[in-house]
Amino acid sequence: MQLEEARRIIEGTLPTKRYVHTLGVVETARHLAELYGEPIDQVVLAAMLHDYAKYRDSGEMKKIAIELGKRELLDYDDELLHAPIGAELVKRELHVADPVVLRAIANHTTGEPGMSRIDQIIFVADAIEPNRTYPGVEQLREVANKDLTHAVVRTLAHTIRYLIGKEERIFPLTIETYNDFIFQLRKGTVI
Ligand code: DGI
Ligand code: FE
Ligand code: FE
Repeated sequence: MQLEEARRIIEGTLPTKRYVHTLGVVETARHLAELYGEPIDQVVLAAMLHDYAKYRDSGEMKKIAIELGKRELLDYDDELLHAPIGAELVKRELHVADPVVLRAIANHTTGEPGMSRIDQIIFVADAIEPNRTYPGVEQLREVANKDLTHAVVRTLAHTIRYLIGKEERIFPLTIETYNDFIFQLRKGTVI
């Protein structure tokens, strides 16, 4: 699928605020892909489609989660569904078949241990796109321009702190990803 076709679908699917967020993720992801030498076409398509299922009925998405053998998702916040089930819906409804694009959509909320540089770009771009305004976002933007792996760790730390602040359950994959990326970060330094 071409970016322009995806853009039209997303414009017609998401409310204005979420569409504007999506365009911010696309431009931020494009910048990071250029900076880190990752394939632009796959990155911008994944960015454009990453929140495709954000406002889908959670009951419908839970059924698909069960079909896919992802029952563990049902024990956590419904917000988690839109990433992995969104990837499945993008495949089924928009006929996007590229596993690189689908994976980046699937893990954009929790991350995933060992996730690719493309996945990392979508994950970080989602957190730092220009419409994000939370405290610390400016510093995270600077880190993202210097060290993508470090930006992944910072983003996960921010999410985990936010969830602890709300006394929410933390999905194990989020913690597993945090541990994996801390390990990767340490490997790059002499301890
Ligand atoms: O879809 P966006 O708003 O652009 O961003 P996102 O896909 O990162 O989703 C953020 C939401 O997901 C936010 O409400 C917090 C929630 N979330 C992220 N990680 C976890 C989580 N919720 C739970 N329960 N556990 C997690 O590990
Ligand atoms: Fe999302
Ligand atoms: Fe998003």
